[in-house]
Amino acid sequence: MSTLRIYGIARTRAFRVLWIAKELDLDYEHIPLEIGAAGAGKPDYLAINPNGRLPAIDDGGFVLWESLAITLYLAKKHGRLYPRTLEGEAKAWQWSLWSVQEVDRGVNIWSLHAVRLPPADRDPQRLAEALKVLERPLKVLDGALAARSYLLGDDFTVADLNVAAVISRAIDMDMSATPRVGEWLKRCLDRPAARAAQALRAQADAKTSVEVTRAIARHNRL
Ligand SMILES: N[C@@H](CCC(=O)N[C@@H](CS)C(=O)NCC(=O)O)C(=O)O
Repeated sequence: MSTLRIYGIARTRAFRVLWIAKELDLDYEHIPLEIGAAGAGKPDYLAINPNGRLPAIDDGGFVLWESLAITLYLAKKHGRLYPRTLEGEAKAWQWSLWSVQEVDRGVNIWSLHAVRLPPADRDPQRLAEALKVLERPLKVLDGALAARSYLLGDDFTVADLNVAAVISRAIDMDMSATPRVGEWLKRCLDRPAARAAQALRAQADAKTSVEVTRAIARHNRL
């Protein structure tokens, strides 16, 4: 019986946790909780994550929230995709924190106004603002990939998983100004585990009502 429970519908940042669970071939139970009062706002989930946000995990009684803390924890716990040196570990933290600070909100807003909202609801100004915010960090990422195939060297690690997961919805963005990011992102998202997680997300996206997507767009801020 699995002792790892992953909370959060795959459309949310739970996607990141599902991806690493599949990379690590973990036995897990997925609880596809929705955002809002009927899901992540309910008292029994707030007892797990008082922020009322998804995802969270319960790993045999150990509760953890913040998607990228969870991926780092699981990779380290299972000794795979995790850097072997202190410096490598620090770089994995660096890229993970960087991705939340510099690109997470911009990619979300871009994907809502470029892809996920019905065309009539898309706001070109918000799209342009998101692209502007992303311009510099994507150049930084492109520069980091100039001398290596993956963020920490020749091998795919949790650092790549975290950053690629955060920007995964930008797969259809024009990356001609940062071609190495485009190629690296495709390589990361082509991994069998990433494909499996993306399939779960696509199913969840397909089931998401326009009203929910509109509510998400209203709440997302740069
Ligand atoms: N930094 C958090 C962000 C979590 C987060 O905002 N999740 C969204 C779904 S992707 C959520 O639960 N939103 C609920 C709400 O806004 O009420 C993480 O990476 O886990």
